[in-house]
Amino acid sequence: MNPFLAIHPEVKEALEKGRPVVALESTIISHGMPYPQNIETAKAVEEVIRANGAIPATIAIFEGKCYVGLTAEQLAFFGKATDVWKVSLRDMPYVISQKLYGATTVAATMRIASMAGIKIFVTGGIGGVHRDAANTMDISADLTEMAETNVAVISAGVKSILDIGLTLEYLETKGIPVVSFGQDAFPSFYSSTSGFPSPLRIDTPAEIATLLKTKWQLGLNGSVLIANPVPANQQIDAAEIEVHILEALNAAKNENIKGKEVTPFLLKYISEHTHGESLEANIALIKNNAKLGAEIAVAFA
Ligand code: PSU
Ligand code: MN
Repeated sequence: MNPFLAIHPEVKEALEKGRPVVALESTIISHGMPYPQNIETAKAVEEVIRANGAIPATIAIFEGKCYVGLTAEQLAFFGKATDVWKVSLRDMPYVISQKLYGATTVAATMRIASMAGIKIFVTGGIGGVHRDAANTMDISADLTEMAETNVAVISAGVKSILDIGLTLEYLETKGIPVVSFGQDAFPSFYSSTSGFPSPLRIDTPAEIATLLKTKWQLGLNGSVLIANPVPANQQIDAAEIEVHILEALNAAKNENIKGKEVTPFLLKYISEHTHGESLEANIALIKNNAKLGAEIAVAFA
């Protein structure tokens, strides 16, 4: 038994019996959405996963232990806490050895899910190659982790705070298949399109599960990015969001925001400046991803 892991009994039993389990991240709760919508959404997402036949396992670090599957109290703690670490891969050894509290990003959540034996992970949007990365070299560790770890990621594509074209190039370089669900276009989080075609398209959860099995049976390590378009009636016009993104990027530059603070800063700025609209779309698309993730997990199991 891995001494750093604390697997919830329900999750442990499901894994032992080969039943479908879906991992969920916690940075989205602590740094990606405001309170109390963050806790409400985290709970609703777990319910959607259950309703579609899988067991949810939200992942976070408490006093240096990696919890896989949280209690309602633990989830509530992360929704309200203002001083938890945002933990990506490079932060893991520090936060764990110092016995601190940490909300895990896509990269750290994937790694802990993999340690626990979970293969399917649902989130809202992944980190990627930032705009102006040619100068800043700001490329999320989510992408390098996806090149290594055998956990599939279901997201609503890539948020256009990033350079979507460069992110797709990076995914190609790292050998990470990018599959859009049910459409030819690659989605951009708030919008079902991005101006980029999807490298691959698959129309059923069963075929996605087969693709995952095939990849890993071939010995091709790493993730598959499954891009699930936001429901049509919840989309936000890309041009409308772009105005706020440009403002957010400008504010980040003026305030000299760097490193791990960049993504949370941009997310918070956009959420605050679009009022309820972006948050509503955000909640809708995560639930939509949870449904697809559970269906893929069921097919995979
Ligand atoms: N993008 C979003 N919503 C998010 C994140 C990214 O649209 O909540 C969070 C995820 O936890 C992701 C992390 O793993 O930000 C990426 O941070 P960075 O760019 O610092 O690697
Ligand atoms: Mn970064």
